[in-house]
Amino acid sequence: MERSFALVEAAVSCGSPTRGTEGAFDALVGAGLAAAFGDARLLPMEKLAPCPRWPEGLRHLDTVMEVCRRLRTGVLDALGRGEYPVVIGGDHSCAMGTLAALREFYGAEELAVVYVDAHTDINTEKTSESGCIHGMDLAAACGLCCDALTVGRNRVNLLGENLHFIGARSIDPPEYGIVERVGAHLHTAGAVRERGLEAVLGQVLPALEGKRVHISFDVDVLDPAEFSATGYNIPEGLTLAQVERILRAVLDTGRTCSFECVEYNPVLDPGGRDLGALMKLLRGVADKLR
Ligand SMILES: [Mn+2]
Repeated sequence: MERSFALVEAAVSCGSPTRGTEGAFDALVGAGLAAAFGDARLLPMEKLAPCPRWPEGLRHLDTVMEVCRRLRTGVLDALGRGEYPVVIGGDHSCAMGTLAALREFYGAEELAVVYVDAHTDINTEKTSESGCIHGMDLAAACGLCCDALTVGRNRVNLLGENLHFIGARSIDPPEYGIVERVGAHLHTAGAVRERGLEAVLGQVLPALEGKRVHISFDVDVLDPAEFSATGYNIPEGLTLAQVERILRAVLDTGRTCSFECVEYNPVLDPGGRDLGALMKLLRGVADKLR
């Protein structure tokens, strides 16, 4: 049976310091993303104005959580219909909503995440210096944050041992301790350079056996020389070819249950160079899955 897809919008940018990522869904759909995924069903989201409230130093908390709650509902709806969810952010805070839905549908034991990102996004509200929730989504999913950052039914949506980072290179000092404490697997951009991508994949892929795998792809993992339309341009990133290889290898396990792409900011891409590069990557994902 041919797979059907749902393109789910996560219209949030106020989990990050930069506005504009809430336009990514419209830009990608405008460039033909729904057709690439076999005429995918579209689940657009209202673009909410960022609330002024910053309780406990959590920037724009209410808006971020409202988006995550709506996203959880959308992803659960897709899963319930037997569709494969493709979530388009938005900033990475939306991962809290996606992971809440996946955990409710599949169970935390079953769920593994391959997190392809320049960051580890595992600060708690106590360790974060910026208060930006897009740096806390994994800590929240692992149940390490305050109740205000809980989405859906469960406090713990992801077990740290099932979390695999690839390409990180901007990690806050407290995050190293948290990554170790939860038992997550950290393969930095430096490790990819030193040991080679195939060696890294050789460690990640066997660990996905028997799991339902969610790929969370933050475009800031890419080197700014090839892709810069995102809030943070961090040098010494992965190449487009390397990211393509990672996505292909993980998709080839046949174990993925959902895909998420975040932090593309069309406002920073007036010429559309990066939109073209991203569409090429996402078409590759679609071709693998279809
Ligand atoms: Mn991220």
